[in-house]
Formats: sequence, structure tokens, C-alpha cells
Amino acid sequence: MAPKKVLAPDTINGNIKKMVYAVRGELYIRASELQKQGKKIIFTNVGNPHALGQKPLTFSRQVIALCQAPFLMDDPNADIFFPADAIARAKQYLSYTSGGLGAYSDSRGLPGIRKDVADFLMRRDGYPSDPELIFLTDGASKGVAQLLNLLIRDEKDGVLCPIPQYPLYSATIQLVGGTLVPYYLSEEAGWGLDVQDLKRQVVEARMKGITVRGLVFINPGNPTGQCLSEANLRELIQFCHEEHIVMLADEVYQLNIYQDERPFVSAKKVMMDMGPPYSREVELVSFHTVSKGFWGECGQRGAYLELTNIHPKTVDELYKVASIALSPNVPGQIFVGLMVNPPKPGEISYPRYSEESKAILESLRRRARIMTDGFNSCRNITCNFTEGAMYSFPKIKLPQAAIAAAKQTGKAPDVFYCLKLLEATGISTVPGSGFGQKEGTFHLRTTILPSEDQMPEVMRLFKNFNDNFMSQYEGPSGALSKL
Ligand code: DCS
Repeated sequence: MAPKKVLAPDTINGNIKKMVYAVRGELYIRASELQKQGKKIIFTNVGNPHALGQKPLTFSRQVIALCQAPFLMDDPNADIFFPADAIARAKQYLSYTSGGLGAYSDSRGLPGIRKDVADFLMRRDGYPSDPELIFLTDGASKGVAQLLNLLIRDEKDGVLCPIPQYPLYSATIQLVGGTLVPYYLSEEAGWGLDVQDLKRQVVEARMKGITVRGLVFINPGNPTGQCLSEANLRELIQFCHEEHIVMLADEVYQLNIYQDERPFVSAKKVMMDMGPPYSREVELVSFHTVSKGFWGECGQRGAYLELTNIHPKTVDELYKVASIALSPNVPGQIFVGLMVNPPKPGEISYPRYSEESKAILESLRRRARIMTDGFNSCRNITCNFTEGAMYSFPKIKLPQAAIAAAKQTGKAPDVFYCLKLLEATGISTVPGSGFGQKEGTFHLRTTILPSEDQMPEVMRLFKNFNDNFMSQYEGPSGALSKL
């Protein structure tokens, strides 16, 4: 008999076995199988805009092409194919590196790009930002993982996470062996944040011997799509100060805003506006990425984090950790540079950049409305408006008979519903249980990313499926789930 594998499933790191990541979970696997069998699948499970047809912005691709192939700039016809400002920009980025895109950079990222990020933050927030406290990372996911790794020592260390939350947080906390402390967003209050609930959760966690060391918030929210008000952010900052908790501000959707009442305002700005002691004492880490906004450059893996009020020796420790991977990927860093310093009015590429980015955002705003209205027209479904980010998170009131049928197949009721939806329509979503939801409630998450001309058909397919599902399970004895 062959000897037992060292990497046997029952002997690998237990934290990996316990970890779940729903965005690429059971539903996604089934959707991929169906696709292989030839079924047309509409992938709305991942916020991956280019995969659903969004076109890259021209200027950024011109610059990166030139950075990747600098010899193109020596061609006498270069200025026919590339505008002068793209050529100038490529030269600028190449001057930041020693050896071009093929060379490792500093483990925190190229100093020139970190300086561009700091200048952007100064313009955005009105407060100075230090390039030495900016780290470029391979996507925000990597930065979040590095921070959680730094924060969590063992299972007695807790991190407050919103429920529903993006499972990067639950999965990574599990992976590094910490404890997730949930706080519940209020669906009835447009997925608002209730500081009283936060306080209760901290007291409860402490009674269980958990040291609450961090608080994650996502603004605009994923999967919930709400935009936090400035007042809400002030309360959060006060709370973290009182309770001595590090704030992790996930602000990756800061450009994706679809209402005018609450424009995006960063946690850093609110904290600085509050003045001392908050501005000097609250430990804050903020994240941003090129994967979202109108850039949608998910595959480039470019992002940054900014550290505020973090102990200088801890910053050095984070640098040490980043050094293990030598260097974040350099093309991704260039995209960060482009995101924080796009073409300006008066420059050759500005009109095109402005037109392309505006068209994407305006279309997303219309799609957010079509989707929310579509869900709200369905039987037994209610859905808060997607104020920001890229998702809708409708609540589905499932009939008792459907819940019972799900139980019989050994599936959670929302998984059961989403699987049936997938089989009937090809629409691939993520069940609410993957993000966490109040007990007894059921949701699903879709992105608002199918193209605008596809959207009416997607919603028609959805409504048709849902209303038939409800008729099937809502017989004379089929009472609705209570919430
Ligand atoms: N933070 C939030 C709130 C996110 O939604 C995502 C990605 C990330 C961080 C990580 O982004 P990058 O690592 O690409 O910078 N969102 C995933 C999602 O929910 N669907 O698709 C991707």
C-alpha cells in the first residue's frame, strides 16, 4: 500500500480546511460545469467588469503598452499611434524604475508611484499624506491579508466585521486563525450602521475572552451597496477611539456612487476634520484598488494601502513582511499611478478619458436603477437601492414549502433557490449565506455588471423564474418565512 500522503486532506493546515469563500463556491462550480456542457451562463457572481464586456480606458492601455514595449517609442511613427501625453507618461513611469517593468521594485512599490498616490490623497482629502506610509499591493486583497496577519495573534483576537460582509474578511480571519466578531447592518435602515449594536457586540465578545483589535467597514458596501454618511463615519471613529480598535477602511468602491445625497468621503478626511485626539490617535488603514471604479482592471492586480497613526516600528514590520514577496507586480503599480493621476483638462487625452469614464459610470448608475426596480417588481422580493459599489442584495421571502424542500436536499434555503435560478436561467449569483445574513432571512447577491442592453432580458428571466418558483412553493399551505 502506498504510504499516506504528507499533504493528506486531513493533515493540512486546519484553518484552510475550515475556510469558506462563497464568491467562487458551490454556485460558481456548478455554473462552470453547466457552461462546459454548453449552457449559456451569465456570470453575475463576481465584480469583474471586463469579463462582462466593459472596455478598458484607452489612455491607460496606451501608457502600459509603451511601458511594456519601450522600443515602440523609438519608432518614427510612434506619434501616429500614441498621443504625445501617453508617450510622456510612459517615459515618466519608466524613469521611476531602474530596469523597466521587468525589474523588481521596492517591496512597498515604486517610490515615484507612492508619491503620486500621496499627492492624490492630498488633493482628495485636503490633508498631507506621506509616501513612506503608502504600500502598493497586488490587489487590495493582498493588502487586507497582510494587515489581518499583522493584527491577529491567535484565536482570542477578534475583528469586527459587518454582516453581510465581503467574504475576503471572514476567509482571511479564518486563515490567520483569528475570530470574526459580527456586527449587523440594518436592512430596514438602508443597510445603515448602528453603533449601539457595535458596542453590544464588543461587550459580548469580551465576555467570551476575545480581545477586539480591529474593525472592518466597507464604504460603499459590498454586498449591500450603501454609502455611509459623514455622521456615521464620525460615530465609527469615536467608537474605535473609545474602544482602542484599529480601523480597516475598505474604500475600493469610492468611485462607484449612484446617488447625489451622500458623495464618497474618506475615513481619513473625516478623522482629520475631527481634529485631536482622533486625528492623532485613531489607527487607520485605508484600501483602494484599480479593480473597481470605472477602471475595472481586476486582472492587473494593482492597489494601495495607506497607514495613518500606525507605530513607526510596526510600519517597519509590515515592510519586512512585504519584502518576503520581494515586489508587488510592477504593471499593476503603473495602473495605480494612472488611477491616481488620470489625464487632466487641457491635455490631449483628456476628452477621450473623460468621455469613456463618464459613459461607464452613467451606465452603471442606470443599471443600478434597472436592477433594483426589477427586483422590487418580483413576488416576495424587496431590495434596497444600490447607492454605490457594484451589487444588488435583494431579500427573498421564501415559502415554508421551499425551505422544507431545501432541507430535504441538504442545502441551505438560499443556496437551493440560487441553484434553481442557475439551472433555469443560467444566471450565476451568490447566496446571501456566503456573506452572512440575519437568521431567518434569505438573500442573494448579483452584480449590476451585465451590459445595459442585456439587462432587461436578465431581469425578465429572473422575474419569470422567481414568480414561477413562488407559485410552485406557495401552495395553500405554503406560508412565507417570517422575516
Ligand atoms: N474589498 C472589497 C469590498 C471587494 O469587493 C473586493 C473585490 C476587494 C476588496 C478586493 O479587490 P482586489 O483584490 O481586486 O483589489 N470584490 C470581489 C467581489 O465581491 N466580487 O468580485 C471581486
